[in-house]
Parts: sequence; C-alpha cells; structure tokens
Amino acid sequence: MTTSDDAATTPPRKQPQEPPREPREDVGPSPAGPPHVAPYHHPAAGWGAAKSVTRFLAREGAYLDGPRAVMRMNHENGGFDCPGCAWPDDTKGLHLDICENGIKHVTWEMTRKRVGREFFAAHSVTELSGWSDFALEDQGRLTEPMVYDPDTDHYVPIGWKDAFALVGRTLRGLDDPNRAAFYTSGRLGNEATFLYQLLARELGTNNLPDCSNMCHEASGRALQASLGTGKGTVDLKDWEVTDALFILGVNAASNAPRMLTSLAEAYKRGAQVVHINPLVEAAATRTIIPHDFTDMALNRATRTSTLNLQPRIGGDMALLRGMAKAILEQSAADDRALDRLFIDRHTTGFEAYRDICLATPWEEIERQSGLERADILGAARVYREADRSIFSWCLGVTQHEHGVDTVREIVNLLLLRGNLGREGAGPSPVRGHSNVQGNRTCGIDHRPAAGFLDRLAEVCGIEPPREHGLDTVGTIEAMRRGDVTVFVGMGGNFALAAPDTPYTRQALESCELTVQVSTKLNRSHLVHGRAALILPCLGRTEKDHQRAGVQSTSVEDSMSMVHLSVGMKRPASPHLLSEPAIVAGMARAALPDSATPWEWYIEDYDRIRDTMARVLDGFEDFNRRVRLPLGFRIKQPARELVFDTPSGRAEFSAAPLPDVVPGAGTLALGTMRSHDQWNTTIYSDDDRYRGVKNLRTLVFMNRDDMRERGLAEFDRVDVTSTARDGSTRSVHGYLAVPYDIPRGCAAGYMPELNVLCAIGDYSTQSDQPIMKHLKVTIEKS
Ligand SMILES: Nc1nc2c(c(=O)[nH]1)N[C@H]1C(S)=C(S)[C@@H](COP(=O)(O)OP(=O)(O)OC[C@H]3O[C@@H](n4cnc5c(=O)[nH]c(N)nc54)[C@H](O)[C@@H]3O)O[C@H]1N2
Ligand SMILES: Nc1nc2c(c(=O)[nH]1)N[C@H]1C(S)=C(S)[C@@H](COP(=O)(O)OP(=O)(O)OC[C@H]3O[C@@H](n4cnc5c(=O)[nH]c(N)nc54)[C@H](O)[C@@H]3O)O[C@H]1N2
Ligand SMILES: [Mo]
Repeated sequence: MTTSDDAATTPPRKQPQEPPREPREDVGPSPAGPPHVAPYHHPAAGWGAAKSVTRFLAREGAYLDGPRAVMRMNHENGGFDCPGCAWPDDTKGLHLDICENGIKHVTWEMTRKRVGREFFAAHSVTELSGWSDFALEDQGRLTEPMVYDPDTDHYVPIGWKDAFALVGRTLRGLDDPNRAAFYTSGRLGNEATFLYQLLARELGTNNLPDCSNMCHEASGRALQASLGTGKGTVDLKDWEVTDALFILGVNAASNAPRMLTSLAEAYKRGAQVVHINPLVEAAATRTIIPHDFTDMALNRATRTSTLNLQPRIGGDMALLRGMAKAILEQSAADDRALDRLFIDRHTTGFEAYRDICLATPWEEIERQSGLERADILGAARVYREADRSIFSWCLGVTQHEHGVDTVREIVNLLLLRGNLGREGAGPSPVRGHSNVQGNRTCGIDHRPAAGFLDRLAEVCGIEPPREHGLDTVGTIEAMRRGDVTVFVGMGGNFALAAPDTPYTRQALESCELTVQVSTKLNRSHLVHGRAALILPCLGRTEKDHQRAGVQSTSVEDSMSMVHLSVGMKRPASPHLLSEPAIVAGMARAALPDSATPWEWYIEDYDRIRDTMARVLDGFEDFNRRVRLPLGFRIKQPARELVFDTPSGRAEFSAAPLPDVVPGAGTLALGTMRSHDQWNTTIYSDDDRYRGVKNLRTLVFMNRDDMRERGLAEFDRVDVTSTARDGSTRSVHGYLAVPYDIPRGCAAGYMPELNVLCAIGDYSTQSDQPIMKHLKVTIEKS
C-alpha cells in the first residue's frame, strides 16, 4: 500500500516484462501483511469506522478536502448527493447523516493524484495490463481525452472535437444502429441519463444495457408483475413507524451503512428487526451511529436485530413460503391472521397461492430453506404480531435463477396481511448505485414501455425504435458474435464488473470502437476495441460551469425521492467535460442533422428538465419541485393502491418452489463485496466486519464442509464452477476460511470470482447473471 501523494512515484506492484493481456487475479492493493482472520467483536460503524476513514484520508492526501466535502454532502438545501449508495437522506434533513463508505467514496473522487498524458506516454497498454486494478485506479483522476494508438500501443491525447468526430464517424458508418450499445453505470445523473437514452433512441437503438441488469432487474420485473410498478412503495418515514422490519440478503453495514441508523432507531422504539442472511452480517448485531456523538463518546452500542435466520443460499423463497403457510394455517382459527378485506378488494390470485402454500409439505420447506420449522414459525409469529411490516432486500435475493419468484413471494406475504398502501408497510428494495433507480426512471431500459416511447416521440420529435434492445449479458454475447461493434460505457467498469471475465474481455476486444466515459483509469480502458477512447468527466463533487452558470443535476434515491446535487470543488482538470456535455458532443457528431437542440440543452440544464417534465410520469413542474428542500417524491400509484397490472389489482403469484439444494459434493457459492470496496474499486484488502485482514482471494466455508474435504484454515484450494452447459471454470490457490455459514454454502469476493460466472448462466426470469448461486466444487490445491 502506498501513502504517497504523487502518482508518478507510486510503484505499481509486480511489473512483468511481457505480460499477456490477461486481467490480473490480484485486484486489490498489495496486502499490508500476512492474511489474518478473527471474529470482529465491535459494533458496526462507531470507532472502527472512524479509524478506517482517518487512514484512508491520509492515503489519499485529502485530510482537509475530505471532511470539508463531507460537510456539504446530502444537505437538504444545496450540497452534492453522496456518490455512494442509494439509501435516502435523513427525512429530518437536520443532522449530518454520513457514513464511513460515503466518506471514502467522496475522497476517492477528490484525490489529489492525477493521471495525465505523461503517464500514458510512459506506460504502454500492454504494460498497464499487468498492473493490479488497485494500482490502476490509484494513479488518480483522468485529466484529458485520450485515444488508443495501435502503432505504439499507447494512449495519446486527443482534442474533444476530434474525439467526438471519431465517435460520430464510427456510429454513422454502422449499417444498423443496433450494432451500437450504450452502457450506463448507476452513477449518471438524471439529466445526462435522459440525453443519453435520447441519443441512443434517436440513433435508432434500444441497446441500453446497465448495471441494473446485474443488480435489481429481478426486483423491477417482480414488482411490475405483482404491483404494476418497478419500485418499492415505502419511504424513510415508513421505516420510522413500522412494527417489524424483515431484512433479506443485504450487507447493510458495508453497502448501505446509513440503514444502520434506521435499524438502531427501530430497535430502540421496540420494533422487531429480523435479518435473513446465510451470514450473520455486522448490521445484524449492534451499531454505534457515527453522528450520535454521545453514543460515540460513551462507546455505547445499540442492537440492530431481534432475530437472525441463516437460510441456505437460495433458500429465501422456501422460508417466505413457510411463513405464508404458517399464516394461512393459523387463519383457520385466527381470523385476524389474514387481511381478508384487503385481499378481496385489492388482489387477485389468492386462492391459487393459498392452495400451493398449503400443498407444499413442511419437510420440503425445511429442506429447501435449510431452516427448521420452529425457526420459520418464529419468523411467522413476528410477522403475524406486527400490525405493519416492511420487507427490504438486496442482491442476496435478486442474483439467483428464481430471483423474480422470490421477490414476488415477498409481495405475496405482504399482501396476505394488507401490508401495502398504508404507513409503515410495504416492499423496500435497497438499490445499489446512487442513481441507478433514476436511470431507469429517466429512460435507461432495454425494454421500454410503449407509452414512454410515444411521449418521447411526441415531445422530442424523434422516431424511437420499438423492438427491445440488448441488456448486459445480451450485449456481451452480441459483441462476441460481432453483431455489436461499438460499445459506449457511461461510467462503470464493464470489463471487470460483468460476468465471465475472459469472455467479456474477448467481447470488448472484438469491437470496432470502445468509448469509456470515466473519472479514473480502470481495467475497461485496457480491454478495448480496435479504436478506443477514454473520455474523462467531472465527478459529482465538482463545479459544473455552463453558459447559464453553475449547473446542478438531479438524482433519485432508493425510495423515489428526487433532489438536486451541486458540486462545489474545482474540477480535477480544466479539460474535463460534464457528462451531459459529453453525451451532447457525441450526439451532435453522430446525428449532424438532428433537430434536438443538443448545444442549447447543455447551456442550461433547466432546459433538459423542462423537456423531461413533459416526457416522464411524475416529473410535472420538475424545475420548481426539484428545488424544494429535500426535493420531491415521485408519485407511486401502488402506494395509493392503484395497480397498473392486467387485472388492475395486486397479483399474487403461485410459483413452485425451486430446488436449490446443492448436489452431492457441490456447494452453492455466492459472490459478494468486502467492506473495503466499492464494486470494482478496492480500497484495501481488509473486510473489517468479517474479521478479515490482508486477504481477498479467499473462500468462506462451513467447518463441516471443510472437514469433509480434509481442509484446515488457510489451506490453499481450487474452486471450480460448473455452468449449465457443463463447461467448467476455476480459480486456484484461494485460501479456505472457516466461517459461520450454512452447510453446502460458500462465499467469496467479486470481482475476482467473476471468472467463475459463465456468461450463459443468467436467470431465465430476469436475465440477471446468477452471481449469488454458482455451483462449485472445492478441493485442496
Ligand atoms: N461500500 C459499498 N457500498 C455499496 C457497494 C459497494 O460495493 N461498496 N455497492 C453498491 C451496489 S451497486 C449494490 S447493488 C449494493 C449491494 O449490496 P449487497 O446486496 O449488500 O451486496 P453484496 O456484497 O453482494 O452482499 C449480498 C449479501 O447477500 C447475502 N447473501 C448471499 N446469498 C444469499 C441468499 O441466498 N439469501 C440471502 N438472504 N442472502 C444472501 C450475503 O451474505 C451478503 O450479506 O450495495 C451498494 N453499496
Ligand atoms: N460476481 C459479481 N459480479 C457483480 C456483482 C456481484 O455481486 N457479483 N454485482 C454487480 C452489480 S450489483 C453492479 S451495480 C455492477 C457494477 O458495475 P459498474 O457500475 O460498471 O462498476 P463500478 O465498479 O461501480 O464502476 C467504477 C468506475 O466508475 C467510474 N466512475 C466513478 N465515478 C464516476 C462518475 O461520476 N462518472 C463516470 N462517468 N464514471 C465514474 C470510475 O472510472 C470507476 O473506475 O457489478 C456487478 N458485478
Ligand atoms: Mo449494483
């Protein structure tokens, strides 16, 4: 690990002379010492978080800037939106609601390190391909547009005008607009998002893959089918008054740390907090809220859980069905177990659902969930006794073959007791990237609704294509076949985030042109097409000057609140453009005859918002409402019990229970994030709350599964996945770590383990890669 400020003197680790252009297996920084694993006994957040932040600020040379910036983050009036997760801002808008990972995320963007033209002159792409991902990002912020020069194998500077001309020329040269794909990582603000989808659709394609295809696609599809909306229906006020919270498949202390506040407050108020996760994560124990200065000073922790259940990986649906079965069985003698009035008035499909629940034997529910009947009945009791319940979930539920069925089962359970359309009750998915939900709202959808396209056509005067486009997996396969030849990445790190790393690499390398709009150097710049551009953009913390003055952009959080974000820092380089300006530049070059006033939009983002207000549902009077303190909430028909479903009612589903029990000798492996990482950005090799130090190439295993394989702690193992098509993929020399995880289950870190996710192993329900449910064997190396 380096503590140096100066990019040029940062020694990258291991620089092979003639490295193959293989992605590195070591993604993180050089471990600071030998691997070490011991249980973490401290509460989540609190002083452990404070210490970690201090070390991080020192490394980035941002002692002053970091804290100063954080003071301007997530304010009810002004300030920028935290570029970290999508958890909503505190409804009271009064105290500073910040978290360790938010601070790291902001500081990461504000680093003083720079990667300029001298850097690219000094290092060829082949050489950089041998660097670890940590070393790449650690070079700092990109400063000017660069183009790949195949003669020298170096990136060389290019002016913005020429860069746009290259994009425009290539897009205009395509015989079919569907040969281009436009990827979005969920950081992109709403205004840039709207222009980006307009560019794609005016060009003539719905090829709009996004990170959501790997994330909450299953939630969107399930909620749409059940409730006629792609989003959750609750907000933070509901969290503040609910009687019972059920938290499934989220590592909140690391990935949505501000949820800890809500959990602790719920506990203090006497609400039940049930965690459903194969691992007992830190958020399921206790916490010290960093902004609660008294608790910090007294080192006083609050519990964040009243019940923890550890189902097997993929066992959630069986558990939920068991809870429903218990409620239904009880309803024979207890006429308040079900909300019959609600069911009759607002739902359809109840009888079929009741029949399938009652017909599913308890033995099957126990086997598939990996839990004992008594535990399931315990959870059902909590649910029965609560007047108002909220179910919240993240990737542990969605990244499975049957993710859609499982989310629908959550809704089924909510409907049974009328937990919808009233205060303190309803579904509450936890989104990932800070604006991933806004991206969908503003048109990033490869399967757009006809009504949206009609309005886009009418307001923007374009002829949008009607056939569905490609999602993330579809795009990778199409690039690999040679059907898609231009890839544009609006943020993100596609080469590393996507499944089947070598396959995705070949797909990107088959392209005629790859364009990456980024803030920092990453793997996706080194895995490129025949022509390649790096277009550096402003970060969310930075001032965006346009003709009409300093501009702001809007974002939508996990709970449908839309608010403005205004950067306040001087840009990392004078040569950066804003994301809206980059989209407009590409659009003008690709569509020279376009009637869309691209340049005029960029002069003043209010103009983009005025157009959005006419196209998007719920954005009426956008410019005024977005400037209200805390912004505004997009209206949510399902919350008002208005269901845009074929029946006009909330629809129960009655899917059969999937078989998730691993076959003899195999384990179900879930890939997940460590505490000290942001998707493909690795801050350190530690995973504090799981007690891991200096180690990322590990696999967490149940002790009995280890014993059965003759494995001791830190034994080196080979992990081999078997895809549906029978093909196998392996990683070698990973360290086995005994962990409190159900038998038959294993876990390890993304993105290292993405090599094990076969490209064809995506859910038939959501097309989402099955990143939480790889079928693996583990053997001593
Ligand atoms: N600091 C930080 N914050 C982030 C991110 C980050 O990388 N770093 N990423 C952001 C993004 S894009 C997203 S989508 C979210 C991701 O947030 P999470 O969903 O928390 O992400 P993962 O680390 O993949 O963790 C998944 C959790 O699911 C559990 N799990 C695995 N399999 C199962 C299962 O079958 N059933 C159940 N019930 N649980 C299971 C794991 O034990 C783990 O606790 O976080 C966002 N916030
Ligand atoms: N095996 C496995 N794979 C997974 C997952 C998993 O759980 N398991 N999770 C999946 C999920 S949920 C997601 S969301 C994806 C994440 O996929 P992505 O969103 O594609 O990846 P990130 O790592 O978040 O992207 C980081 C890069 O974004 C760029 N960036 C940062 N800030 C900005 C900005 O303001 N503007 C622009 N233009 N660029 C910026 C930086 O250059 C940085 O290198 O990964 C998926 N991959
Ligand atoms: Mo995500």
